[in-house]
Amino acid sequence: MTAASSRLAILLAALLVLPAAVSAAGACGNGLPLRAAGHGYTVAFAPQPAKLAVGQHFKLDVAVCAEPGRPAATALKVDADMPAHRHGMNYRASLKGTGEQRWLAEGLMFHMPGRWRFLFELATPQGVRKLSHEVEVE
Ligand SMILES: [Cu+2]
Repeated sequence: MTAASSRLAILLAALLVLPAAVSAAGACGNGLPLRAAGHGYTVAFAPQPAKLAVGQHFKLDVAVCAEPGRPAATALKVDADMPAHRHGMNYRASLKGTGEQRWLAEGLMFHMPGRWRFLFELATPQGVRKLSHEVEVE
């Protein structure tokens, strides 16, 4: 292989690898502002409406991204609790698939002010993976 052709091979390899790496990290969910990450997965999500308010039902637009080499999640559960108070929500979220690795969770409500924790349970071919993200709700 000549130097020029090996440089070309490296460049092509970089072009092939880059989009997967970007979609797993920064571009996951394409603009969804909140993140829960770990175990090789990123959950990007956005509440609807965007501002969380005590005592108001909201939805979550959720995208799940796997790092390169990890299998795609096959199912998602969304829940929330208040770790300091050891209780969950008074409502159970329902989920519907809205696209490739994309879900809409409906019927969530934070019934009191304080620190809440979003809980995401990903079913993957390698087992269940749990991710969380905490928010302060006033
Ligand atoms: Cu509480």
